[in-house]
Amino acid sequence: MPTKTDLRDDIQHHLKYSLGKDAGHAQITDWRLALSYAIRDRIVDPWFASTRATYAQKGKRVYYLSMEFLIGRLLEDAVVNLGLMDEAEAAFKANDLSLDDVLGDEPDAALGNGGLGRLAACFLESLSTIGCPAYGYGIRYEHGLFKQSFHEGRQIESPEDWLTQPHAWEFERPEAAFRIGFGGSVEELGGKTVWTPSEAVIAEAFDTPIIGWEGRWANTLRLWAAKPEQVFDLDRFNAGDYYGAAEPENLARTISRVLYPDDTTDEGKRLRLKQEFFFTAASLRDILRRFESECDDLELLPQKVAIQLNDTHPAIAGPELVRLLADEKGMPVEKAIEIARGCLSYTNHTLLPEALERWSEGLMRDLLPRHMQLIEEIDAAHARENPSRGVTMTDDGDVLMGPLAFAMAHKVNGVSALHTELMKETVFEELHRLHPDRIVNQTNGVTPRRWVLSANPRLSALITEAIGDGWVDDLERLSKLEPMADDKTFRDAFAAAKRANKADLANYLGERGANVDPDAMFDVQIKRIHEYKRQHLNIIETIAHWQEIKDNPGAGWVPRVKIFGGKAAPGYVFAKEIIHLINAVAEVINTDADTGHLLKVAYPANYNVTLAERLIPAAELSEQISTAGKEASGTGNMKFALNGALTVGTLDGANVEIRDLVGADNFFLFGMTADEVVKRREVEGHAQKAIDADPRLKRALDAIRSGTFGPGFEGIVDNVSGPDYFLVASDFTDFYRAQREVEKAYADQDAWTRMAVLNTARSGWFSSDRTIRGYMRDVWYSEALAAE
Ligand code: GL7
Repeated sequence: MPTKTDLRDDIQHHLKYSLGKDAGHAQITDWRLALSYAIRDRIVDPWFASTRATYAQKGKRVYYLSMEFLIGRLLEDAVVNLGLMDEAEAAFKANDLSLDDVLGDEPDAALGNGGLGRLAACFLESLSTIGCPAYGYGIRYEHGLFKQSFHEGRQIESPEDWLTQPHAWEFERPEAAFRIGFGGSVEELGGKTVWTPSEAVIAEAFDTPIIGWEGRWANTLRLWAAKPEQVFDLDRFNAGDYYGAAEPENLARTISRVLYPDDTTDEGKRLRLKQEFFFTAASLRDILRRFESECDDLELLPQKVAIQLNDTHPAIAGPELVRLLADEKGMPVEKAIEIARGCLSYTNHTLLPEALERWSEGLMRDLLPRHMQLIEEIDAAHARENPSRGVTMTDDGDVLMGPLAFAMAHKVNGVSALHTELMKETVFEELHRLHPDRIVNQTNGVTPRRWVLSANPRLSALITEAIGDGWVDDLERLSKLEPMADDKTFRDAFAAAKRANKADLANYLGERGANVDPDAMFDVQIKRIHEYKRQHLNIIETIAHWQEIKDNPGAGWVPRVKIFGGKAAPGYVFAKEIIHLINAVAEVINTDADTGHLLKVAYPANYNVTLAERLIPAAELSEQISTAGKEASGTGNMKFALNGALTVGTLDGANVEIRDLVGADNFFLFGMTADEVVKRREVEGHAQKAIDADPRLKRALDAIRSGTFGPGFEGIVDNVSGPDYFLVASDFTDFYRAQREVEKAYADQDAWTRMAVLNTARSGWFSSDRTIRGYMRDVWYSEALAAE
């Protein structure tokens, strides 16, 4: 068994025999790959054992279909979950290398945009930790989310290239390949409906094992790469048409080339629909193949197969599964719909209207002619069974993927309590009335292995010392820390861990040109840049605060570092203006000799999972300031609370549940509720009224308009003082007040630490293990197994 061998020997072995290097010439990447292979060897046995156990116990399998898996780095996760951190550290010390440098060499697998993709990654890890037999299915994008840099304060995008180095974790499976067709025609032939596509690509599988805590179980992340049916057109090549000869390959590969860099808007692109069908169809084929290798009664499919649709991106799974069952396996369509529904369930992740996918019927018919017919049949069958007004799967010439996913799912879930209620009242009001038991809530969670144990070793050591290490896979045990909030020695140790994390971050920022004082309050807003997330509210408040400090620098202000991180979708002009404004404000404030020791703004570029792992452990204040009703859940908010940051936030998404659990006294609430937001929008001139009532807001906006931070920001000021759909102006005054409350609280450091300890102690419920158990119980009806 490889697990018995010495890790150091195995690293040397792989360095020599897998990488062909001797220690004297090895670069850091060689060492990192050697470690990765040595660790991967240790995952293979538990991985096989898990697969064997699933077959032997005839367990139900969960299939998580997601366009995005924002997994970040994998090596550290695996080392931590196998309990090999100390051994790995020692192995590298012997070669005068630091494990941190080796781990830090791994590129982020950025196969996702934001929270939705990161949630999928946390779920994979929890599924393995729990021992729930599961597969993640997605796309092996050649280029993940773009890299961000700043030029004169503006976002510059460049392609991400995580696959330029060998990817040590995956196993290519050329034998696991399916032909995926597009276009063409549908005919009735001998009583059978036959779809003959006009073009096709091959979906080829790449498997990555995902190991759970303590290596007890490992599941598979299977990502599909698109390959041409015919690699090369030799005739065209021989005729001298070299570019033309490579065309089939280029066309096919385009499908898995790039991740759409937009996390909320429907791209409306033919290629996007192709990507969605490509990975969904390949996954369903694979699922059916596996099922049929064990069972020949397709009616039993719902007992063995649970397919979770992560948002509507894989919603074409409904019609495609019906097509496979009906056209290819000969089941009557109505029966096929029933069986498919028994397998499928759908998670809604947003209520933003622009993010609810719709595809023109023309495009759908052109690309997937049989599916368009089946969508009409599903729609008609639903209407027959549920006579009502208004529920259709098409509208104004478009196919509506939300209602389609709803109709084809036996359960539909929202991702926080508030979001689930709003779903029932808004987007799915009529469908909910027809199917009152279908919508359930599963509040999001995050994996404590990555977001506490590996990201924050100082805090983890302290927790383990205080309550033992059982919290790592039973996070609600953190509640045992609660009494320690009143223990001065524990508080001091907690504060010291935070202070050391802040010093690390200050060094990191300093190396990138931002000098910050580690004794200042670290106030962090990291997430995609979006109007509804209101980074502009945060920066406008920063300006107002700066102006107040400048008026009276000696008034005993609490020093603060405002830290921002996040990318804007390349086509989202307003979000890019917000980025530019933050950087422009930073430039002015950071060089102001009157206030420099009291207020700094830092915006490290290229926010990603790895940067989040650095920022969150050092944060003291977590900014969760979206317009109420707009953030479905948020998951960053949970990571901060677990790591002992206090939240300043609105009653939105999971903030509501965080506040309920940590206690209103340990949370800085501000702003309108979701109901008040709706009413406020009806007040004529709401923004101008708010500005007239608050001279601080007016002064901050005037400073932006008059060019204090340079030209070009009129768009933001005009928006905030005009339509202001996201109610920045109307929430400003209360936000400003809450920020002063924050400072008052921070001035008493010991009392602040007490609140921070309570945030950690009371946030154990936000483990993704709890979320996954909820899905297993309420949605998948599946059970955990133990590996042999
Ligand atoms: C999101 C939500 O915006 C976010 O609030 C939620 O935490 C996340 C995971 O459920 O899903 N929905 C969405 O489309 N994206 C999200 O991050 C991109």
